[in-house]
Amino acid sequence: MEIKNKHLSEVYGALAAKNASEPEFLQAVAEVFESLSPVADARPDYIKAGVFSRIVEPERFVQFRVSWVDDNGNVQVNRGYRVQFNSAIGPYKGGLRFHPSVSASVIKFLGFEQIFKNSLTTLPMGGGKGGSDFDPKGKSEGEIMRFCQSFMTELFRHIGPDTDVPAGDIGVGGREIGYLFGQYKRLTNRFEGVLTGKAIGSGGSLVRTQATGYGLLYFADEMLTDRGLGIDGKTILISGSGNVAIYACEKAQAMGGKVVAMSDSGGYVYDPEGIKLDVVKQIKEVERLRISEYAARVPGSTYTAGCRGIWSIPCDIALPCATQNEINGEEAKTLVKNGCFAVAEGANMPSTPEAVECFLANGLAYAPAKASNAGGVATSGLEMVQNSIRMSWTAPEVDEKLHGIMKNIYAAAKGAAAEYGMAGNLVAGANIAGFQKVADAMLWQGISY
Ligand code: NDP
Ligand code: 2IT
Repeated sequence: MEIKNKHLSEVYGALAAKNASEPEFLQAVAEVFESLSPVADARPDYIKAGVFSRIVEPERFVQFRVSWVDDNGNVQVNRGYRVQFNSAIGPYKGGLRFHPSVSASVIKFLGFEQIFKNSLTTLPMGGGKGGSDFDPKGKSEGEIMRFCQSFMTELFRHIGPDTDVPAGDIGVGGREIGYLFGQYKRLTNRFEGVLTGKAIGSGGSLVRTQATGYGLLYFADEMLTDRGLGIDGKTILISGSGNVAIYACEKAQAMGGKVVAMSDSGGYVYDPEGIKLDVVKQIKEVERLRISEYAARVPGSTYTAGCRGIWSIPCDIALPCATQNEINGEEAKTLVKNGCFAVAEGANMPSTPEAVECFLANGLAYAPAKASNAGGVATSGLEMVQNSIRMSWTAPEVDEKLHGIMKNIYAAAKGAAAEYGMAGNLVAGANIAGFQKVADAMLWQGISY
């Protein structure tokens, strides 16, 4: 793969020289620029207005100290981030990730991708992302609460319901959003829709918890149906066992799929009879234990240490729902060799460029993250609407809207790919369809001197 357009290639070269220590960010930009080459060829007005060089530079990037006191009375210091990448089509919007691997590069790759994903939802949301290198594993409830409060004590001055609306991501779920929301309210004296993923009864939306996983399956179903295939009766691998993985599993099973494996960062479980999701929910959502516990509780299932081995299990459909670069070129080849014909991404950028190339070269039905995991942020957008009108919709109402949005995203990505001579390439289609609306808004709003 290469960036064919000369201008894009130059912009990328300058960006790579300036951000040499940010590999994930550069990976995300390279993929988008490869897709956008035909758009740059066709639109000299975008080049003249500097749209491409502006879109890769965040509007604002905040890095801050988060200090807190652990249960032993020791002072701990972590690093907090918020990137406000692009506000051309709406307030910055995107999750917060708490994980030791969080860096400026990770936050910028996620914030950059969020611009296009949010645009694809058709809701008015710009792109943002944030988080911390704080590791929630092994922390007590009190430590989690104090960390969240300290994090918000700085973040609150940068966000607001019409400015920037964070939500959850890895390591940030309903519990953390509650502590963050409580602290925002204390600091500002305002009860408002500044975060999404709130509890029902505190301004949250029904179906937000399920939305990313359900949306992923709605998208996959649309993509497979278009190829005369389906989910029913298929053998499925799902990596991860967090929020996205659990609700992807729930919807896959509801559609008749047989999920045979799930994982966490320690290893994976294989259950040839099909994963018992009630057991996974009990272990992960209630008791907050490791996935290895599943094998101890379900006879006939096995646990294997090392999470990457999950891709060696024969399957029809793979749903990576854990983290970035979790499928490399070799693992992609193994999936193809074992008969896998579809990959739909629940995680952000889970496939390396070599893996993506392998999927496309072998004609797999391949759903890129920006399109297929957009159901989470789309439902966050619906939560913002409900907060604005001070009403809440029923679960079937939200679910129906989510389903409609995912179908529209598939149609938009498919249409854009065909329009630019890359029929069937949903990576190119999603990047182009997401980009165009943002680029037009940037053009319309002018350049500030
Ligand atoms: P959770 O924290 O709920 O779950 C994350 C899961 O992935 C856990 O099972 C975790 O295992 C595993 N995992 C995390 N990091 C690694 C790693 N480095 N190697 C292997 N496994 C890992 O997060 P979510 O389910 O919310 O997020 C999963 C993915 O989906 C992320 O890429 C996120 O950006 C993306 N996403 C999330 C959305 C949402 O609404 N939540 C929306 C769109 C995308 P362990 O417990 O061992 O760390
Ligand atoms: O990656 C993502 O789209 C998310 N973590 C959800 C963001 C959101 O604002 O709901």
